[in-house]
Amino acid sequence: MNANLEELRTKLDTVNKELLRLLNERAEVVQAIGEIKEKQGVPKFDPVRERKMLDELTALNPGPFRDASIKHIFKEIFKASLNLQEEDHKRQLLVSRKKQPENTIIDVKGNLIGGSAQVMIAGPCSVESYEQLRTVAAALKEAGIKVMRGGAFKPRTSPYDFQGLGVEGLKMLKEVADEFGLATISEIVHPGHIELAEQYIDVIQIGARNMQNFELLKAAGEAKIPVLLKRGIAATLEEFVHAAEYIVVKGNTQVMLIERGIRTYEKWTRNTLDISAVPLLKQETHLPVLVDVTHSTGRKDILLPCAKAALAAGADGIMVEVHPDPQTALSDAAQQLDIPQFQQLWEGMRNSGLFTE
Ligand code: PRE
Ligand code: MN
Repeated sequence: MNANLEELRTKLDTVNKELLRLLNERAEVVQAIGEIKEKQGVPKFDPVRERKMLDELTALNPGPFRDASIKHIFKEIFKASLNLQEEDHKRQLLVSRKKQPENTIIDVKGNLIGGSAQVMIAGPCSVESYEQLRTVAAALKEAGIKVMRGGAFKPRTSPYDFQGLGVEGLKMLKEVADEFGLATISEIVHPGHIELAEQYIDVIQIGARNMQNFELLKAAGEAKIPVLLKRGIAATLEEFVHAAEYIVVKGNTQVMLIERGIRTYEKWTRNTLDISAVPLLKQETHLPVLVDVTHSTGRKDILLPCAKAALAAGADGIMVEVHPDPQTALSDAAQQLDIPQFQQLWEGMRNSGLFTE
């Protein structure tokens, strides 16, 4: 009896090995099909093909496995095959860490982003006046912060809201940044403004609402300066990564990602800060990953713990909005820090031991 069991098990071992070989032989064919699909740009998942194979296999099924079991087993094989094709696709993305294991480090006027040190980016939501910019720039300089943000083209929810100073705003940003020795980041919303941006600013921001504005992404891919790409308000990480790929594939490899909160049912914050995005994006891509604590929370009272969480999760930098007199700000008045609040946040971040300068 025992000898018989042993014998049967030995037989199964041989069958298992044969199945293993066949499964991997099948997987190689699946990968070859995946490559063709990738080139043709057709979807990997093909339910019609899967149904046809299941019908054929159940029609041929001699048993003793029931048709339902055969279907179940093959569906699992199809699922694993699809995963394989999708993994191969991800591996091929230029932004993928599988394609480039080492971090992309971006040089913004001598400030390295994505390396061993973190970056703090601060400044007003919108550029409003020279006086406003100079007050912020002086505070940043005093704090040792090197990169200033400021919006000139403002994509606002309402057309009646302040739309930004446009090119004038970019010029003001440059003038003040040069005066204080700062680098600048500002949002560009039109593909035709990319060249203009190169003249006045150091980093082009592509805003959350434009994350899938593909013509803008392509134009940013032709730019000679780095791009800070914000996650869309309802974008999955898969969509976010592919948006970055649009820029990189055009030749601009200097792309940084920034998590800025996603829309959920939660009302106590403006958006929900998706902390898991930080380690996931670091794992899946080689690009620097930053966190915008201001727009994700839309509040001023929880910025320090959120910034610390972002740094602990591996973020390469933090972005925050600062205004000399937030109450009179022409945009995002409720969430911008005044200068003393900003100094307090900055001190808290530096004392946390999580921020490496
Ligand atoms: C395969 C994989 C995924 C598709 O959903 C359908 C079939 C399979 O494993 O058989 C292969 C394949 O990509 C294809 O035949 O088009
Ligand atoms: Mn803002």
